[in-house]
Amino acid sequence: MNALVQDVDPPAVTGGSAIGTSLRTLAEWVDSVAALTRPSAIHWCDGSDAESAALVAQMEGDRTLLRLNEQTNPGSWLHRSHPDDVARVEHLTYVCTSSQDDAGPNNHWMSPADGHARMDGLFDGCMQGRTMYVVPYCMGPIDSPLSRCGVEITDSPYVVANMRIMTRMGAPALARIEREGTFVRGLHSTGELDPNRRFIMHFPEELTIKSYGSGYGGNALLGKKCHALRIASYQARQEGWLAEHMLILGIENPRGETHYIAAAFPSACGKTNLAMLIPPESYREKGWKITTIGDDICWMRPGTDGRLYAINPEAGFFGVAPGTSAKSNPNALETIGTNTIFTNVGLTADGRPWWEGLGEGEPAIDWRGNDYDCSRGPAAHPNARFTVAARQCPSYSEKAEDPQGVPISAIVFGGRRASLVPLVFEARDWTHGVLVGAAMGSETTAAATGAVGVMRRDPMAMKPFCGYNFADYFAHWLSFDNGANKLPKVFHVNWFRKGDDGKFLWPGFGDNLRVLEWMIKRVDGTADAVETPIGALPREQDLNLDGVQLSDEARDKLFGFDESGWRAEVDSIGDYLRGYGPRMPDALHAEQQRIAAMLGG
Ligand code: GTP
Ligand code: SPV
Ligand code: MN
Repeated sequence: MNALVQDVDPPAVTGGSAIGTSLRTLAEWVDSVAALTRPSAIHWCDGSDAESAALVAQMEGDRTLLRLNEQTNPGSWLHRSHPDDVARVEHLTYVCTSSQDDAGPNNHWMSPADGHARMDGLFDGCMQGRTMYVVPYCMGPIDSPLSRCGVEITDSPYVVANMRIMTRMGAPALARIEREGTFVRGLHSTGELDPNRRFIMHFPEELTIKSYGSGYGGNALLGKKCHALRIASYQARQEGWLAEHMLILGIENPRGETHYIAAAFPSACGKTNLAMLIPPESYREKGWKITTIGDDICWMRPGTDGRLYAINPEAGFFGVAPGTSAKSNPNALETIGTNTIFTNVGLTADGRPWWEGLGEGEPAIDWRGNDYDCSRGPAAHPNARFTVAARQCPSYSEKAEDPQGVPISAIVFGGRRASLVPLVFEARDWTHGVLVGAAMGSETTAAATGAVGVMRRDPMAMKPFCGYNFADYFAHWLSFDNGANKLPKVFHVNWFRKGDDGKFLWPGFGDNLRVLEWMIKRVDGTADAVETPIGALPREQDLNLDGVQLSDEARDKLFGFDESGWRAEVDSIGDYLRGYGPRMPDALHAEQQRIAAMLGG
């Protein structure tokens, strides 16, 4: 078929409902996108096994997916992306609000008119000769009042396959959308995969996303960061809830009581690992247990009892492969044993997936598909990922499917801080907790393109994901302290403190439970701490450190409080807050000044 014929022929329509939708706004939008992008076929995704099998067969045929060793990795695939398309692109990610101030200094901004013009120029005719997939999805349990739906239109079968794992995708989502009449519109094309023709744009006032030129997770699976964080955070502010970059876990003590904890760490800073934590032997013997609700995104709102109730809007994990081993995260390793899509990992000679830190096997082929040669860099890309259904995780909790969500007892903020920041401290109250979140700093990782290991402020791990002005976001957080709500306690952790030899001082992973135990005992009022200007710190004897070997340097740095170092840090936090101008809430300035005064600054 030549392009001219395609331009005049209406595209063939296939899929579960074949005729599309009874919802006029959705049908009109799909028609208008087809008129712009000019696909040769339109497929409405129903999410069925048959549909998935056909898509996978097609992708195996054109080598979008390579079959892994069927004995060791049943139902699993390798996808190699374009080597220039391996991570989120923060410099090409925009929030297009009518007023630039509403997007804030934390976002790149374009006017909605300019944003649409730029994107529609890229989308013009971009699906010629290709199939356009219409992907209805629900973020959160299909029957939860906290869940929200969207429709992603994409020309990438790889995106469809990933969305089927990461969201509740297909017929039930379409039925909910038709009932509710509202949905987030996401338009995506992989385009030419040219980094110079790549943009991820958000129009929160129109609940619309347009993404062009990348097939990578956070840029292309629009239900995830684009909808569930950027658009949802904007909606959440208007509607009185929170959309956060947080894991959610359940921690059960030997008395059988379960507390739920939500924790915000920046990208590739330990959410998946903490969410799937396996307790140290001595804890397991006593009956401690961790269950997983979510590993990346948390939506929460006050319930009728004033507590915050949280759901995981996702149905799968899009996790970092490197560093995942039987030692560091056995639950993850078991989860990805079958039915997993691996992206940009290496291969062993017998066709098994391989990455740095796996701790077994040898790489034969690198992530680009070349023979492995250690002088040419790692076998797996540092941001290689796995996509897998959450239900396959041994620690996955049925509570993750509860439409009411789970009540949160503690909120934890944390980052990668080689120096200064101790292992754990507790905020005095909610306002102090919001400042602790707002002041978060972390070293950058391979999850986004650009330099790795550079310290930057990443408030509440939302720097790349907040769909509006951070000053308004902090004010929204502060507004939850209204006298009626029973808010969680707020903590800060740092698993990444380094010694003079450059090595991590804290064993991390399973041993992080020792810190979680202290937190829930603080919630229950049964653990001690010492008050300092930065918050309450445990002394060594306040944590269970039985069986943990720590050097004198480690004890000093993990549990100590460096007053002069913090004086400089708190000054720098003051500068950061002032950078937002008059929209920054006075309460945060006042809190920062209170701490500075306590430090004698
Ligand atoms: P995103 O999916 O990008 O949002 O990341 P995430 O926060 O889920 O990060 P993840 O748990 O995948 O961890 C990223 C890296 O940090 C992996 O290489 C882990 O091995 C490492 N890591 C996680 N927890 C710890 C810890 O307690 N200590 C140390 N030293 N490293 C850790
Ligand atoms: C992150 O970068 O925080 C991720 C991966 O969780 S992505 O979905 O690509 O954003
Ligand atoms: Mn993330």
